[in-house]
Amino acid sequence: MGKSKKLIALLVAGIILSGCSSNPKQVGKPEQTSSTDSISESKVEMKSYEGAGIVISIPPNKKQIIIKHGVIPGFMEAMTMPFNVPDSLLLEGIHPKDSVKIFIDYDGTNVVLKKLEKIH
Ligand SMILES: [Cu+2]
Repeated sequence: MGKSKKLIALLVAGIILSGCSSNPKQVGKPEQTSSTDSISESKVEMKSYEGAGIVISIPPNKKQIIIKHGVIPGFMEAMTMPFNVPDSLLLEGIHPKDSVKIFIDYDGTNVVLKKLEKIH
């Protein structure tokens, strides 16, 4: 009789444990699928935009350029903001106070400077 009580206790414990461990997995699944959905959505479209602005400053590491840009139709209001520079060659011959035409790519998350053209 003593052995069978222990077996029942083990079975009950096993059911409780498996019940507890399966619940967090079920809660976690919907979150995972929704995050992968948003990643695939952002990969779908890479949009290009053009604008014009004035160079405010170029940080010494040349990873960014701060530009005061005008309205970029369909994308942004006029503002002063930093742009990520993928290649410092883009900044060759560009100096603070220069008027520039800016060509950017936007993947839904990141704004990346594609080309800078000095306006004379
Ligand atoms: Cu902006």
